[in-house]
Amino acid sequence: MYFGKIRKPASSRVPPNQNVTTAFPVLHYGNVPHYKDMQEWSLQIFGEVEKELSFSHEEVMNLPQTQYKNDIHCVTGWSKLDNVWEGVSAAEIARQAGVKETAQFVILHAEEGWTTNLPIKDFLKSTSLLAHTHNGELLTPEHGFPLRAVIPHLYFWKSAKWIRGIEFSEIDKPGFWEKNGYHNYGDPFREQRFSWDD
Ligand SMILES: Nc1nc2c(c(=O)[nH]1)N[C@H]1C(S)=C(S)[C@@H](COP(=O)(O)O)O[C@H]1N2
Ligand SMILES: [Mo]
Repeated sequence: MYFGKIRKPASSRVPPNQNVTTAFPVLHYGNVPHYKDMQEWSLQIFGEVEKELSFSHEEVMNLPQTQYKNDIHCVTGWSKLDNVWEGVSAAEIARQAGVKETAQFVILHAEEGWTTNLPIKDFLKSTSLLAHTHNGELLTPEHGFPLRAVIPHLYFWKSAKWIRGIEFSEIDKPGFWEKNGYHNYGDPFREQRFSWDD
């Protein structure tokens, strides 16, 4: 029997071999953090920047806010269309820290040491966001409260939940899934699921 790679062709909007769902599945490795007091939380911006920054929860919520709608695509095969996210644009954070020309990659650090990596160009895209709200509701703990990355043009594992640090780096540093067999870049329209995909 032949199991070809293409089982379900892409449309202009849904990448190949993805199924659209209206549910919002919860997917992660490790534990969901619960904060008693938001003083326990901070967001650190560090690495190849002019000025390392540390934001409290209140400071993040007071940064300039943006809102936009996008589609998300999980490597396990579900896509969810028309998500409305609110938060702070990734480029605004980078601007405030003053990213050096030496920065080529961004490493997103989440709770429990979980990380994911992406080229700086992808992080700085106008669609890359640090979100606190999804479809008008504050993120639930399972979906990343108080703040998660949303990098909609890459598979959703790049969208770190419970983000605590943004590192600008000269060198690439494969993260949790990237070290465990997933593709280093993860373009859903090119079906870059696993390390051996082109
Ligand atoms: N910190 C952290 N972020 C994470 C993950 C994780 O394991 N830890 N899993 C990723 C994966 S594989 C997916 S598909 C999405 C799922 O987000 P959701 O649970 O809000 O649907 O979160 C991503 N962000
Ligand atoms: Mo995923």
